[in-house]
Amino acid sequence: MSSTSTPSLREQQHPLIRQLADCIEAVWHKHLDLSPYHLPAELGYVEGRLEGEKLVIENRCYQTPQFRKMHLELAKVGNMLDILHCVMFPRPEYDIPMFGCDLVGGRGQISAAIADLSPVQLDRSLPEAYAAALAGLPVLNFSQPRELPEWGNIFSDFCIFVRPSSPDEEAIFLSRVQAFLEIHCQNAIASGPVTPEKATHILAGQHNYCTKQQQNDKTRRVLEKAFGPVWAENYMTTVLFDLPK
Ligand code: BLA
Repeated sequence: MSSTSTPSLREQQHPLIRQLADCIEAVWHKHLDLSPYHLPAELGYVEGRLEGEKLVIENRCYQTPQFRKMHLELAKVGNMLDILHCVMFPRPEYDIPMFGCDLVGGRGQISAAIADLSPVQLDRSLPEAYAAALAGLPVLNFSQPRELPEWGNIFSDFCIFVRPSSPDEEAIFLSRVQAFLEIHCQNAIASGPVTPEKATHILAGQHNYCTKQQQNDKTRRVLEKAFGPVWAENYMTTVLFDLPK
């Protein structure tokens, strides 16, 4: 199966994951001029086994004039673990942040919900239009905020990292991600390419983002247990967080 597969896995996921996947694709289709992005053929749809349970990974990938790669991944480990992973990698000629989102849940409860528009400037500043739009969103108070790991210094001050504790909080998370995506798509298509010198700095920022994300041991452990360390390393560095050339 490839990036054009039917959304079969989606229907078996936690409702928040399903809704968020639908939301992400709807905003992408509404604002952006999408073309297919081809992952290495054997990595579009993957099956493995983890502790006797089947692990299934389904990827969808697009590109646009502003984005080198827009990746939406759904994964499921039996009835234990439901995962949504999404990253929008801008082309380094555009001074725009990295959108990233991860939802991890199991047995009916989402344990980790994280979303951010992450800066690529080394001083962690966001472009002015983004900072202004994000600062205009109401401050949210979740009852179970979560602490970022050490490598999480790549995220912006607007990052949300919580364990949603009710259907209300799930809906609030969903609508905040939708707001991030609307702000992102609108600003991305309004932005023009930068000078080659600036693009070099942006590229360094994207490298830093990917290198830090590759240090997520929780993601790595799931992949290693199902597919082995070599496969996990390859997947994390070529599919999840590949560095642009
Ligand atoms: C956490 N990611 C996790 C956890 C698991 C995964 C099992 C722990 C959940 C918890 O503590 O409740 C697993 N995530 C996966 C797997 C994939 C995945 C297997 O995407 C893919 C196949 N991670 C991202 C992106 C962000 C991100 C884009 O992929 C942020 C924009 C963040 N995930 C992230 C963070 C944690 C996490 C910050 C918590 C890590 C920690 O507490 O140490």
